[in-house]
Amino acid sequence: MLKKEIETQDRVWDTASLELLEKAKTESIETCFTRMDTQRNQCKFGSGGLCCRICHMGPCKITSRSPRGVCGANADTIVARNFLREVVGGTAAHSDHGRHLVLRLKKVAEGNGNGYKIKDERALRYAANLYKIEESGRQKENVANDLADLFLEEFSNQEEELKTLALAPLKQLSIWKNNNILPLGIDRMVVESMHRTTMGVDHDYRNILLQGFRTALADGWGGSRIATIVSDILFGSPSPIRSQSNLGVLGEKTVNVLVHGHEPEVSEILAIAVKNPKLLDYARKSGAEGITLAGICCTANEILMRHGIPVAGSFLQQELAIITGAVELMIVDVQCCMPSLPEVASAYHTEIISTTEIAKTIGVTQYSFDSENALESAISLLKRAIDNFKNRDPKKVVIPPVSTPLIAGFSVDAIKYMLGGSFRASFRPLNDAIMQGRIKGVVGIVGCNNPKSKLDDYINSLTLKLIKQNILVLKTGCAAIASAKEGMLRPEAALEHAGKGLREVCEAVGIPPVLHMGSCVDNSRLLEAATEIVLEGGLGDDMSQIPAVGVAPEWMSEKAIAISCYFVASGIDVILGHPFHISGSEKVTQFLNKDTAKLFGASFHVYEDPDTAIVKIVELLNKARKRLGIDKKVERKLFDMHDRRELDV
Ligand code: XCC
Ligand code: SF4
Repeated sequence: MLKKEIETQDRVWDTASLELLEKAKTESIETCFTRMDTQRNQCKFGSGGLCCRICHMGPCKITSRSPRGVCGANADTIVARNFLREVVGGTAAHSDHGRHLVLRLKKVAEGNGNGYKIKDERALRYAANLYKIEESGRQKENVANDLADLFLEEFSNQEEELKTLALAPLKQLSIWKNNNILPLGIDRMVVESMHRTTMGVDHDYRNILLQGFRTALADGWGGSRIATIVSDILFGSPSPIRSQSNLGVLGEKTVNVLVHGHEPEVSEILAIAVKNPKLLDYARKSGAEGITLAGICCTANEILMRHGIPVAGSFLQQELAIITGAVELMIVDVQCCMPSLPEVASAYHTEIISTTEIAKTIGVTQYSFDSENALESAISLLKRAIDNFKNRDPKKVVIPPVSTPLIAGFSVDAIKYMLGGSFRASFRPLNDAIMQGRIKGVVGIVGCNNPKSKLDDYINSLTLKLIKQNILVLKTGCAAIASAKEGMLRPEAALEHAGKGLREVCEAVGIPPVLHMGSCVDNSRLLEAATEIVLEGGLGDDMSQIPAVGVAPEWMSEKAIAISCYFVASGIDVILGHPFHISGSEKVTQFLNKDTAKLFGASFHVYEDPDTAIVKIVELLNKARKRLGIDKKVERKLFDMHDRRELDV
């Protein structure tokens, strides 16, 4: 049966995307949106988690007539195993990204940094202290060397627990210990999980799922946290910075270069190279007015946070960016780069280049970025883009005039300084505002977009509801880009949309009501922020006690599964906009959505629309406030009024 065709305006939220989707239609260009249609009636066994192809007696699928696979595995085992393998995928992605950065730090420490250096010595010394590495009176290279060695051991440790876990509140550690999920070395966790899910090993769904949380902790409190720490050391800790977002950041008359993916190493150098006067000269001689460097997905977030390089778009806009017909070069690295890109690009003059050996796509030019001579490499990449400018076909160019201002760059350090001032940087004012009820709680909205639902709709609708109810919103990844495009990352958004209490706080501190904290690996910053709140005191002694909730409204990636698992294991309830592939097992569903509350003080909740999600979030925050005894009468009256006003509509 054919579904009726989805109207273009039901696929995307912002007008820039809408315009380009219409253009794609007229030019008969296939995108993920149209491919979603051809993939209609997606596999029910897959979505239930009930297909097992782990051994070659199978593939087996579980039905009421065949409740066990050939080996005897039942639905619970199969669903749990599939789930754990997804967590492994996400953990591996974040952690391998972290590993590359650590290896880079090691080279820099050894004096072979070439284009790379220790940009933020303060961040280095701060990290060294966290890990009890002697730093005072020592040269930064020596400190960096010790830190890099320690981090490398975090990947390779066989029997020792991750040292990075010690950055969590003490009580948190004991919760993990009591549940036997303290992770060992990151690589070991990934390998062990793959082992345990192979044919004939771990069959108790509870044991498998606990390993899922353990592996996810190795991501959030391991690989991702390390990636963030090392990025800050090498590229600088972000601090508030202005920029622009959406496809209108592309230039009509400039050479447009997009960086897309996740690893900041190449884009960092590009951000420097793009200012090279000789290159600008070369661009002008080639008929362009300059070079526009902009980003897609999390590479965008990385260089936005540190350099204010504009964000062209999020995950679902990667093809649309090319469809503008105005992109000379798109440089891709790892994760979230669609294999369709060369096909889309073939309709225009756009060249796509991969700078990573581990990420090749047929039709994409492989470019071996010479990190020994990083700056020269970056310059030659940009030259290539300039040379391609003459091939742009003006008849095919449509750049929607949509570009929204934003402020990003909210590392935990930056938030601390903004809140407490430079003399006494601290989270105290935030804790106080939460205790007084001016801020009801904190919600982290993370994750991707997914063509199963209208681009940015859930994220933006929910964000608005949250800030109206005096809930401070922290963001990363494509969820942050959604808010950027919607104008919610401007301080004025507090005045325009926030509830009274949150507005007062934002105005006093000078922050937007929605804080952009970085890329996907930077979800570790959310853990860091939650830790700061706990350590600051007054709001409980582990993360499950603070009024905080995580939401992944439009998620699609295995990485989002790993992230939400480490949130839950860290005591933070997670609302999912659509369920995991686990519906085939009631027991697995019950374990993840209910039993975890007893183990970690948090669980998963599925709410497919923002109207029901907001009710649940407010309920969770209010419960936490009540437990803490900060739901004082006066304030409650005030909030109930707000709640009702919001919920009635
Ligand atoms: Fe990818 Fe990080 Fe998801 Fe966006 S949000 S689609 S993972 S780019 Ni992390
Ligand atoms: Fe089938 Fe068991 Fe093999 Fe899975 S492991 S494919 S359920 S026989």
